[in-house]
Amino acid sequence: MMRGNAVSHVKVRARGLRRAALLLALTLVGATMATFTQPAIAVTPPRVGIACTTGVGGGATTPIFNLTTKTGYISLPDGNTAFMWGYSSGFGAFQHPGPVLCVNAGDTVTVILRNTLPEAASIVFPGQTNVLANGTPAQPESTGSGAITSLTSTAAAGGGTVTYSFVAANPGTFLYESGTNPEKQVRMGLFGALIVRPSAVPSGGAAGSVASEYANNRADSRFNPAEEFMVLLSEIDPYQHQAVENGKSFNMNNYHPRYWLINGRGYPDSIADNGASWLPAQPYGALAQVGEFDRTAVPVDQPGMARYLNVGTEDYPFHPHGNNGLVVARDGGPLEGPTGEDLAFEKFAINIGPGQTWDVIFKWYDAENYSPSNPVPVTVPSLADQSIGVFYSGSPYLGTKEALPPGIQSVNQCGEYYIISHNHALFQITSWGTNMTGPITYMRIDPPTPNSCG
Ligand SMILES: [Cu+2]
Repeated sequence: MMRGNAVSHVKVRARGLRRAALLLALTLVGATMATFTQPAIAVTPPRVGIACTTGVGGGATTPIFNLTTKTGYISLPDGNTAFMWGYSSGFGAFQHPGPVLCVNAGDTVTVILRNTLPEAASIVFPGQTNVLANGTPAQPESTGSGAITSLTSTAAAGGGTVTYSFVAANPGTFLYESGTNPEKQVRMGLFGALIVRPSAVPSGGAAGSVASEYANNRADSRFNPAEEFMVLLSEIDPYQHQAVENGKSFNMNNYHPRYWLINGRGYPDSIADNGASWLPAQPYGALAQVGEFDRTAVPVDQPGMARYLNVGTEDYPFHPHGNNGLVVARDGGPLEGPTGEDLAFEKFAINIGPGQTWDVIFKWYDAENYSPSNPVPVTVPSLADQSIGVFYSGSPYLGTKEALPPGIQSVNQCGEYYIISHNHALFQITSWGTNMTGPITYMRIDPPTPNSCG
């Protein structure tokens, strides 16, 4: 069973959040504020959550994706930029990370890779079997003397192409990434997420539900598709990227990441909308916006879902504050025993290993039903003793806004909560030493509808 967490705990953490938010507001660029005032450019809706790229051409069960390797730059929270390699969609502009490829289980997926880089490149699809390249089984490549040069068939440098195809047999969350010189090419940014949804409602699934509401082929993997999020975690060693940009070699013995990113962005950019105009090459936001889970709803309410992926070289212990999650799948496979028994388990910090994916169902509700008429059993400090961040509503109660002291500017809309979620390896939430940036985002909890959040 999943349980909500006592608001008192959340509130204690929220004070730290408020302090952090204030510090950030004071010390960082105005991006945090701009998040809420600057419109998103027209890319794939929705504003938050997973922005899928779906296949073009082909039939309903034979999607075709065109990916082009390109070079470009991304913005980092310390004001730096990094030279990157990436997969872009069709003839689209450079983007980081690559498009989120969304297909259904059983689809025959075709990915046509066109390579504009100065060296051969490729794509491997971990978790997929019987991958074909140009119609024959994808194979490692080697030099004449036998040394492996690529884990899979490549597209030649300077405009070569290769066509991969495979049947996406199992629903779940997967990475796709370069199989060629991966310690260089994956680190440079040749990676993305592949989401495979069930093709049908699982046996035992709820009447009236649809296949895309399930994480996998288990009836107990149901979630609310309006609350589905991607947490794609990665890292950058700026010296490696500088060397590649200048055509120089880089000694991997000196590899040392200095930046860590969530969906290709560092905080505070991470909480900006999908397609935020000031991040033209980094289209994917990481704000997890959910409604309070309604324990009495008829028909029953459904939880949210986070798809975690780690494409880096180290464990990333991701930590949504004040909230357990239910781990329902790992590496694209449901957690179940040999006879189908449920092996899902609750976890507080989600410790994703390199190359792993974790599917985690979560919900938030006020277990104690605190409100102004059922106040928290602690003395709320006077305003003079609080530090107040830009997201605070003025009240500890969800859906309640109260007056803030003169001089405090708040972007809180309707008494919603913001709870920090971050990589708990604290040395990884920096940007080359700029503290409290990197893989940090918020879970935003909106009060029950109707509310004034719009
Ligand atoms: Cu924490």
